Amino acid sequence: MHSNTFKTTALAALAALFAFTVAAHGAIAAGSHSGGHDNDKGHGHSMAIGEPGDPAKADRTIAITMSDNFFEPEEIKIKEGETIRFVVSNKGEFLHEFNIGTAAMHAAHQKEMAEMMEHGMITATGIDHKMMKMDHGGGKMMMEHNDPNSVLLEPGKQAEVIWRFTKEAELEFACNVPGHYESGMMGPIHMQHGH
Ligand SMILES: [Cu+2]
Repeated sequence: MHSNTFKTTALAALAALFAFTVAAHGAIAAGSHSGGHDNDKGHGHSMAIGEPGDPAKADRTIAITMSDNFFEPEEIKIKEGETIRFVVSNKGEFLHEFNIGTAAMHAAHQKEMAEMMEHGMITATGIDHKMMKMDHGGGKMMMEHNDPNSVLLEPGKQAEVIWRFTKEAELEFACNVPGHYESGMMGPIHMQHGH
């Protein structure tokens, strides 16, 4: 990593987002380095949130509607080991995110998104794709908010998240656009033992 070269807050946010992306892949322990108190820099402790799913192996589809500011349905029930194809639609007038993670991951991501908004990468209603695509680190920092466990959608947009819930964990789906989680845009993922 070249973290010492990232001086500005904006770049720190990008670096944190990158760390988050890698964490979502299970390659390193999760932990925002943007200065929060919720950092759990557990060395080698991988997040048990699951893994990107194979679309061809999806057990079923769950439609998720996002609006201002709530999800429909309000909770999700899945079985341990299931691969779910989430078809996510933003039917509201604001930017919304569907993100699968632990409460701590969402809290960390909210800080990152607040910084992204502060620096114009996102607005209340949209994404500045030019800002998001800025390359600040030799090709490694291409930021498009395309973590496999989440999708960020402008009004009217639809996208899929294919996720495999590998083992039981305390998970939530949430929108981390500033202010939305606090206003209730989150819900529990209830997981049943698969055996
Ligand atoms: Cu939202």
